[in-house]
Amino acid sequence: MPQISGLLCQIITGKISGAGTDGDIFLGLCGREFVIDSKADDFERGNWREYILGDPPIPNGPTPSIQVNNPEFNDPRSEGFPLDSVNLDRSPVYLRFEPKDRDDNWNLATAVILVYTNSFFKAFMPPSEFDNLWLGQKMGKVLFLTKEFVEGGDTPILKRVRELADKISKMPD
Ligand SMILES: [Ca+2]
Ligand SMILES: [Ca+2]
Repeated sequence: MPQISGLLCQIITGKISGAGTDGDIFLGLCGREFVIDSKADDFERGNWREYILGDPPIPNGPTPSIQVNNPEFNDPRSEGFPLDSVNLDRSPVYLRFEPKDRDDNWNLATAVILVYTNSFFKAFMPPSEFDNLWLGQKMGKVLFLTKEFVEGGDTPILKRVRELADKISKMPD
């Protein structure tokens, strides 16, 4: 089966009061974790961003995509553990929140992970009944992305998640 060449990880933080965090967010996929972080102040209230890991061929022209910090350690093509798409279904795909302290909570509005094997392979997101979830020391720190898309290619999925992101960011405070 083809090697995973890149990941696109879109994360939208909720617009609810107190939704933002300076804690850490990890992506679990294909048997390991990655750190989702950039040079910007990430995961602030109402904030959405598309994080690039490895080398996904991103369609649709200009995007708010941003390379993750420490890309050499957060690359699905890493020499020490190149990820094979055959193993993708053998472990859950999830986001894990590590709060800054015991009182730090994060409200996640939605997330989608697009997996590329040079071309689009599969996307993962929360199930359709998901609207938002508080994560933290008092309520749990992990959200499993249990809904999978393979059909239709990445362009319709990206279009849909970007429209959703736009809608969330324009919601009144
Ligand atoms: Ca932050
Ligand atoms: Ca950051």
